[in-house]
Amino acid sequence: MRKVLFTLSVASLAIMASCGVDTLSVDARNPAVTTADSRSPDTLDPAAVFVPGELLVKFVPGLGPEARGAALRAIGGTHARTILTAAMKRAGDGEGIVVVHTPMGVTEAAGALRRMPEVAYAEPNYIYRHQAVSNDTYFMSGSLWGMYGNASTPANQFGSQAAEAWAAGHTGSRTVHIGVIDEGAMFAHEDLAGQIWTNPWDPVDGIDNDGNGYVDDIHSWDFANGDNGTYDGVSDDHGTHVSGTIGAIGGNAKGVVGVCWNVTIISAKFLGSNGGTTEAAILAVDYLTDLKLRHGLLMPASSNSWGGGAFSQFLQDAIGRAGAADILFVAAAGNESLDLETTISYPAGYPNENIIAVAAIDSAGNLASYSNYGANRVDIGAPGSAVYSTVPSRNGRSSSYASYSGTSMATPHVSGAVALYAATHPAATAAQIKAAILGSAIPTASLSGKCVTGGRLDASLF
Ligand SMILES: [Ca+2]
Ligand SMILES: [Ca+2]
Ligand SMILES: [Ca+2]
Ligand SMILES: [Ca+2]
Repeated sequence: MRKVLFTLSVASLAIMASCGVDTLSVDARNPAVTTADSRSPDTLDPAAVFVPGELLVKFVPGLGPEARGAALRAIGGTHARTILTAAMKRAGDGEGIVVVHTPMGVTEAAGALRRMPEVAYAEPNYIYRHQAVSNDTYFMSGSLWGMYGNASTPANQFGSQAAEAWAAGHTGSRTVHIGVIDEGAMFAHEDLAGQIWTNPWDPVDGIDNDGNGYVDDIHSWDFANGDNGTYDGVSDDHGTHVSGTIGAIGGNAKGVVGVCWNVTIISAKFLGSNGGTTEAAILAVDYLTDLKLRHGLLMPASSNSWGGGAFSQFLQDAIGRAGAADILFVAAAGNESLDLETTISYPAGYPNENIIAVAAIDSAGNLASYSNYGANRVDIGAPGSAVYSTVPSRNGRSSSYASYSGTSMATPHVSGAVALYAATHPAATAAQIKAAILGSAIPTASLSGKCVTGGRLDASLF
């Protein structure tokens, strides 16, 4: 049931606890979220797999307050708050998700609710956790193998071949927006500055100028802590690292370079220093969906280097809303060395067509020992082991670089390739971009029979 970021730790730095219970800022005219509860995010037992005493519940449509109340009384439950995002409303759902508090055990209470005809679904509010860490150098030094191609200098046939696309003049476009659903990203990092989105429609003035339910979401929103500060220091290292793989600045003689040199990254932070919940993940997914539709952004994908745990109908529905808006959901296959044909990993394993599930390979083209795989449930392999990218320094204020490994690191290589493709094919649908990514995969022995394409990412012709 545990949800984790798919980064392998060298020094196992576990950072965890609950987050979805923070008070979210709400615009009274257009509430995305209402909340009647505010607990410290740091009070959870580090071993907890969900927020204690809390459930996410969807009643059958049109059920009146008395019938809802009767159902909740059966579990001693109270209505804590309602999650009703702009994306849900766009999708025709005017009722949203009810967050319920119960004195009963969460699993028991969810089971009891699910048996009631009044309840469409009921789930624990799962907690996402992650591990992180490690350190060193970059592209010219031979360290950035995931960007190399057969004909680049340095070369590595098992890299993403992105360097060959650059050589052809394809370095992306700032008009392409990629959502990074993760921790926050250090937007002042020397190799990311200017690549992280600034919201032109909602300046910081205490007013929700763009009416999306989030006041002054100037650099997107922190769904973990309920504020507009999406970078909170060194604990946002993982989000900074994956962002750098997608779009660290190229050609500036500094640090690393992303697959797509020119891109706009929207950092939808749902993992705080203490983890994140299903509730926060849904809000982050829906935020991006609404942003694309509200402003007509070119946003071909979100990048999702996290997962694990149980099936959530709520999360699947949010991914479905993203799909309906032509947003690919690029997802890490996970790090448990599992065959996902027999054990499903979420969110990579949801059946939604807009998901691209990514396995990790190392610089010798091997399927990484930790990487999950699946002939039908994983789509493609990409560089995931010993990947250098951007991170904050220990004090959280200076720019640094580090090597991480995991399907967490493979995923943003694919997300960056999506961005590169969308820059030259701005009218392409999500299905067309997915077909291009999968269709160009290079057959790879270690991936044969282990994923849909049996191959690895090749961005050389994007
Ligand atoms: Ca706003
Ligand atoms: Ca404002
Ligand atoms: Ca924050
Ligand atoms: Ca650079």
